[in-house]
Amino acid sequence: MEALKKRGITDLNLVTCYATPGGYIALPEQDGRRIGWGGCEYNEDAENGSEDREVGGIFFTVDMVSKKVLRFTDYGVVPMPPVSSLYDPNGGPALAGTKPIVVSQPEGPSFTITDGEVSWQNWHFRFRVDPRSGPVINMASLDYKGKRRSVLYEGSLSEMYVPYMDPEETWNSHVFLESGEYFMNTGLGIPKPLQKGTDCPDYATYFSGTFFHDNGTPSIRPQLACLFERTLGDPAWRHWDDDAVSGRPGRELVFRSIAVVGNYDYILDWRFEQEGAITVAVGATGELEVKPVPDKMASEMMSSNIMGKDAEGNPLEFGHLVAANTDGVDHDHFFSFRLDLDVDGTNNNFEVDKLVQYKLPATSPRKTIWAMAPKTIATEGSAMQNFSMEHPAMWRFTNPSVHNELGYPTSFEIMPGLTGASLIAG
Ligand SMILES: [Cu+2]
Repeated sequence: MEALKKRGITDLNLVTCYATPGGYIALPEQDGRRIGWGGCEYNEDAENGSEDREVGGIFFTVDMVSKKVLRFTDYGVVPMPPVSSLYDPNGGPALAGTKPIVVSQPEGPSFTITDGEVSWQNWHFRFRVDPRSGPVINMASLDYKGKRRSVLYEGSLSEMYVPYMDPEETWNSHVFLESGEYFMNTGLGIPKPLQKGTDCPDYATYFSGTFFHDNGTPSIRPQLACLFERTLGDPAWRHWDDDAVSGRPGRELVFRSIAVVGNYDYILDWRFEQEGAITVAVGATGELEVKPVPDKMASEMMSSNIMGKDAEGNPLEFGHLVAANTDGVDHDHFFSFRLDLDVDGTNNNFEVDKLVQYKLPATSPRKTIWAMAPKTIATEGSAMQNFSMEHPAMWRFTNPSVHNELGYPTSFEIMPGLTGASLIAG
């Protein structure tokens, strides 16, 4: 209350103080205890749509079991960012000149659902929506020459990790484990109902999910996932030959749900492709979580903690102003997925095909080419692989007991998407 008074805040009805679980980073105080890291928010005019604003400079830790504050630190008063505009969830009408786009499937979708199993093109799979981790795909298999061949026993999100990159304790304490820790058994779950036409196309098929309350009673949530086909106007395959194009238009099947964790809305997609790939896609939308800072303009920022210097005195940035006195702190979103592959059955190996340089003899006009060095991984410990631009590799799950027509063990490749390598160590 004293720290709030120093900041000119005396009406405690307008203040919310909270503690949230920080990720486990092996602090002594976390040993054997559930520790929450906290701060306060101030809202002068919630009734008229004003947003909560963080009370800057305050930090405390709470034992979440005994409900006791363990430590309170006031790092100093930070001016409250001005209320620049009210949050407008409506967003207003479409821009002038926006004409309708109509996508229709006059004969209905080309997938079928029988006893909970989805079939589309050569794909078959089952799904559910988990209240904690969102969409779960089961028993995905492919038809090939009249035979059903297993691909994936189960696939789902395992964990999300969101560490913020700020030098100050008030914000580098933001290291959220969002799938593990942001779950309350209220029966509502983290995936939230989808809006037709915004989250998925109008013509999509929507599914409810069955969650549970903490006393075990079921809770049915409507419209938690959607399934739809789409065409992006891209070819599935094409070739120009003999002065003409051969090809066919591509389409894909999308299974989607959206998990809402505080300010973030995570779009979680499982996309089934015609060539036999499954694409796992994640999108982050919603709002930024922002930090109040003393300097309101970029030109003044050298004096504030948005910027700093490295050991050689070169400027460093830890975030960017997104409004006056409002820092969008740099951060990562790590998404960890659990993929239990069953490629043509359960007898699977993990193989790493490294691309290596191969030196050609001096008589060759070329000096080097690259070649693929296949290696079957022997243990789970040595299966840990780092994505690297400098040392490219392909990761495959192979079945040594099933061979294709050319004698190779059948396999599915794990292909990393667009990402950066992590620079943090704890
Ligand atoms: Cu983010």
